[in-house]
Amino acid sequence: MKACFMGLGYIGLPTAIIAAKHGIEVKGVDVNPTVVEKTNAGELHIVEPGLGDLLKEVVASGALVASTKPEVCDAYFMVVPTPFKGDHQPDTSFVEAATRAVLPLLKEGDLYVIESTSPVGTTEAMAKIIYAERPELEGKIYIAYCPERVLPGNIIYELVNNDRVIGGVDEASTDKAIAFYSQFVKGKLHRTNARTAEMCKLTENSSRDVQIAFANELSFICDRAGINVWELIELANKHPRVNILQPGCGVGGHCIAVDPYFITAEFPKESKVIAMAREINNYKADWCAEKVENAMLKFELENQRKPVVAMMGIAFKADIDDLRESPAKYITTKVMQKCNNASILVVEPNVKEHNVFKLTDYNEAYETADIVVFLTAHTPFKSLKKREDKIILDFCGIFKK
Ligand code: SAJ
Repeated sequence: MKACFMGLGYIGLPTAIIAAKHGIEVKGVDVNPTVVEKTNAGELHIVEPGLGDLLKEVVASGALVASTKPEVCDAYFMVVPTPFKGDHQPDTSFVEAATRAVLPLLKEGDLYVIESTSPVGTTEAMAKIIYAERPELEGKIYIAYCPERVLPGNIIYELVNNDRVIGGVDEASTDKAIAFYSQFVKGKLHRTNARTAEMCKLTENSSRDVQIAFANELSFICDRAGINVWELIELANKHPRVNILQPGCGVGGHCIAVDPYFITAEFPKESKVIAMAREINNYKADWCAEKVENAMLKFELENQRKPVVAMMGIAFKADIDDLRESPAKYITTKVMQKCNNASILVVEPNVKEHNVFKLTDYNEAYETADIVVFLTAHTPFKSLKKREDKIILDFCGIFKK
């Protein structure tokens, strides 16, 4: 069995490595030559605990070979980004480009799978493109959609142990895809059709977005009402059927803040709650920035000098080094622009150096600052002692009580 993974990013590379580790001959393809070079040298170009050693192993044994071009295999996996363009319209051009790249290589009996998060109907649309170019293959290849569910930081475990949803364009395609994934997935493989599988991925991330929006809305209400939102949520969650998530400084990353738009773009009339959740979570970051600016103005008026402000944690979520689409980074940039870069200390304990921000050690920043803004709930921050001589804006619940 020879499998080709189109896209060696945060999901494609780990999946290719795990497949190679389970006896599949893997061709990893990426348009970026640096990614290909690094992969073939056994060097990881993404950050993921434990994955580096596995990569070295599968490259050394020859089970994984990377290239900028696909070659003839038995199964092809599209694991490329699906960003949005313009007014939050999904952009499936990378999926289409990857599909067109493997199209000439397809032969009878092959499996073609899309893993990329995609708007409903994408798998069927790609099947159409394939059959328009290769009509002789109609009904002779297997086409399915199988989204990933892994959490960065825990990918190796979750790739193997999470349940997965697999939807073919017909029953035979679902069977074929299930047979492939059962070679390395220990979690249950749930069968459905391609459209349901596509919508399932969008639903999972939209559901989380909506739940976080509820928590963020509570944080606005509690701020006005003089109630500690963290205590409130903890108490409400003591109810056996209530499970509210945590408010934060916004929702970041490449999944939860993006995928709901794939639903709202296509079903604008029906997706009211999903659209509103996106608005609330986006607004939360601006609300936080305004709170910081107001606190700075108040300090200046009361003390006749500009405050020193510590912005604590600029990653998109706790305990990771990933700054992509980070609301904390957005807030920090906004505050810095407003105050002409003066006296702002930027803290990110998971990153050594940054080309835009000069980073300060978190203990030093906490000690020096007049105003301390907690943006991301990194574990080391939780060992800091709450100080009465500091103005603390805690947007992520470091000092919950
Ligand atoms: N966040 C909150 N409050 C919470 C939980 C999260 O404000 O209570 C924020 C985080 O700080 C972050 C954002 O939400 O800014 C997203 O973080 P996350 O941990 O919820 O999710 P991701 O983006 O790292 O990964 C998600 C996961 N999806 C779900 O949990 C439904 C993961 O399983 C998916 O594989 C991934 O998206 C993906 O690739 O789609």
